[in-house]
Amino acid sequence: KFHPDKKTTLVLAPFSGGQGKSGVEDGPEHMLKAGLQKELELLGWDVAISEPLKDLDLDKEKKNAKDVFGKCKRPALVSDSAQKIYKGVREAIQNKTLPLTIGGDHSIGIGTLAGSLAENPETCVLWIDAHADINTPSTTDSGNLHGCPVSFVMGLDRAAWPPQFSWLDSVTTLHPSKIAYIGLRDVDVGERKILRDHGIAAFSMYHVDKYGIAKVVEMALAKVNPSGTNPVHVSYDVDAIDPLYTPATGTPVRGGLTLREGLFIVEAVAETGNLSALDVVETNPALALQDTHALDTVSAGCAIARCALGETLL
Ligand code: NNH
Ligand code: MN
Ligand code: MN
Ligand code: MN
Repeated sequence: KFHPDKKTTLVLAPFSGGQGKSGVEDGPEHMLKAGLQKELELLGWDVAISEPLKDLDLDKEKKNAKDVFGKCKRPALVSDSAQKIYKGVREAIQNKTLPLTIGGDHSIGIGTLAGSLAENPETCVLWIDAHADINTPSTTDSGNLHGCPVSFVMGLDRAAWPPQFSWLDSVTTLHPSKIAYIGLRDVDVGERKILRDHGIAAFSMYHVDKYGIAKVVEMALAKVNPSGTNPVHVSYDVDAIDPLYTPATGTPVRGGLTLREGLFIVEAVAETGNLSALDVVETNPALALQDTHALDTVSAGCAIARCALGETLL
């Protein structure tokens, strides 16, 4: 429905400033080397490439010790990069293409969701993750901004924001009724309260076991997109899937989705025809203890992208 002419833009987001481990910035390069562009072309998609962070000297910027605000680490770097990605995603949508953003850590979700919301305020979100990523600058323990993107896009705790994020004020905020989580199993205490206080639809692994993945996706979509007519942005952290399948990621949590459950989610969204944007984030090949760990994680990331773009809808 939303992309009948099958055009996508791969928005490359080689970024690691939202957390402390290096290597996650190499995710995009590994997915491209694994043949992602060709795979999508074989599915009939016209693929453009966008590199909004091309001029960023990440190694240099990460060393700037002054870039801290309260507990938040590297707010200037994260904000600046997110804004660049925001512009890249907006441009991809303006070009009538589906933005497929490859991370990089999940702080880039600030940019991708803001880009979707700026172009279409009706956008709703499925956040697929072991974590809720809804800490605010007040609730975060780690100070890592990849644990905070959802709260920024919702405009929560605005008074506590590092000043660099003020560009977000011009963008439509995400209403709490327009996001649903799937795969949660490691949610911080402060995040639990935020989820509860705002009545946010949160399907944890318990719900996946209880209802089965098909029913969970159906309930999640019914909650965020009751009319079935709005664009759906899927922000997919590969750590939602069990580390048996995606071990090369910064914060693996056991007891996750099987690879098939993980792919089913995007297949079901693809089937609705409402997919408007996809992020695939947190692949960190440097954390692999053996070659198969990196290969498995990268290939799962590519499979998420292919399935979201219709590979298995024969
Ligand atoms: N909740 C923790 C934090 O805020 C961990 C976040 N890590 C993630 N999120 N990988 O998806 O730091
Ligand atoms: Mn590197
Ligand atoms: Mn995440
Ligand atoms: Mn996560």
